[in-house]
Amino acid sequence: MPKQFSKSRPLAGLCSPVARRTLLVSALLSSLAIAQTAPPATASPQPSFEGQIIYQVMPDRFADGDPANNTGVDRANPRAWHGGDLPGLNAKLPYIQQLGATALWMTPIYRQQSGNSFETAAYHGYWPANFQDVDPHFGTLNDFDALIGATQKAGMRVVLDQVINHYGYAAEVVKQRPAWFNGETECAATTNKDVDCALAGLPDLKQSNPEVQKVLFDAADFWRARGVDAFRYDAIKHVERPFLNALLARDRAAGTWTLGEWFDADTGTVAEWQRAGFDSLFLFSLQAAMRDAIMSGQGLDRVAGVLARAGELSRPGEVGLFLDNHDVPRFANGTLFEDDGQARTKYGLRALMTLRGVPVIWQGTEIAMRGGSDPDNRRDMRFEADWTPAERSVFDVARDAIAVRKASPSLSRGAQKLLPLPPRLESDLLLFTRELNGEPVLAAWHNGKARQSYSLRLSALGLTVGNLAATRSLFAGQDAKVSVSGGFLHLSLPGRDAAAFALK
Ligand SMILES: [Ca+2]
Ligand SMILES: [Ca+2]
Repeated sequence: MPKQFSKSRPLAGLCSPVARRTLLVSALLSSLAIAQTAPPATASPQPSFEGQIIYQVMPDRFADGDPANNTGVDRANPRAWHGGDLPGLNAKLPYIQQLGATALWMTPIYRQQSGNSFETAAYHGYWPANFQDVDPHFGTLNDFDALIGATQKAGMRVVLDQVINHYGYAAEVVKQRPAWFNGETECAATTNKDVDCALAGLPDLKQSNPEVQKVLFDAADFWRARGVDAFRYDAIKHVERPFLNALLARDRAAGTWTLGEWFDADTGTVAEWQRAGFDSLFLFSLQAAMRDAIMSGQGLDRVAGVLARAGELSRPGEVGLFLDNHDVPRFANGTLFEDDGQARTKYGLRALMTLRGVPVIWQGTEIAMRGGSDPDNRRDMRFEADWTPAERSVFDVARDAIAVRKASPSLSRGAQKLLPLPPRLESDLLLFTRELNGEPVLAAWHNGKARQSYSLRLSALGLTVGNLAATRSLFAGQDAKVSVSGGFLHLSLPGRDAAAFALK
């Protein structure tokens, strides 16, 4: 069920989204009864997540609400189950809301293969054995329904991770249905190795097989019917394209928002897949540029280079923005020292909240958790009672930056315009405006080590604004100021931080 939870996202038309979604789903189901595979011909709405803040959770590593389901749990082993579950996540929804997130993305919660592979348990959820059941470690279908009910009551949306490329190594179906999978013969014969060969050796689904297609379509319908608003599709680089097109057509008809994971996607790849029917993809190229600039001290010019390509996107406001996730080293891990990692994470979180797109925060990034490659980047979440004062201060910055974004229609959903800078400043400074309803906000990222003042000619920036008395940043506790006079923009910026200013 769709949820209405942003006051800045008014109901459109006479028909409520809930009623409209119900009608569309009924229309979809009746059309499917006639033709299983044909996409419905009716015009469908484009679901949008613009203005949302997504919080990403890996349930096994988040909160343990039911010790009774902790079979095989060993918290000392980073490759074992750790006991987190859906009841635990449900109990922590107030925490996620306190941070300010409006949507929840869960990594997969399906029933997994029962044993280990490569001395690793299926705690992460990406080794499914049954796409229409909840793994007992996570709880039951009733627990899932209770969680969805609680998110709806809280006005939050839910993004569910969907695996469509493979089953788990040890899933029973692999032996039972060999025709469903690409084997070495198919891999040797294909010209498309990315799609038809096994990813990390995982049993690779042949989506062109009608039975496989039905399993995956049915899985989408199963979770959609339980009230999921959106799907995050795993590893789309490795999935047959005609199948993806059909899947997206069905999601679109049902009003389900779609977020694709194409590892390392740049703007061109995101643009291509938005044209093909995805609402969103993660913009990995921006994540890499932000990590290198903000955490590792390289120039901001590479960030500007990515932002300069935003015009290629048909729906720039839907793009997935992130500092880190469960597949890359933690953002704070880019520096050796804990305090430096915390300071730079504050900078990164503020910067993220100034950008056009849909910010996604991986659990623990709001307290600058550290960790290298998988599974070290999936350490157990720690909550308030276990935080240091420094971690608390990172959380406070995250919460404030999210609140500032949500309170500003321009930051949430405004157009984004990159301002040209003299080449000598491009490494240390990044300026862009966000604007909706004639209320421009200026974002200013400053990569210099120390406080610095800048005076820049408005005409050179391509900026038309009236005079402005000294104005402080929208972010709390930040000593950053802007003023406009005599045809110049004057900025006073602290070192290594991102600020946002209302220009009128
Ligand atoms: Ca548990
Ligand atoms: Ca594949």
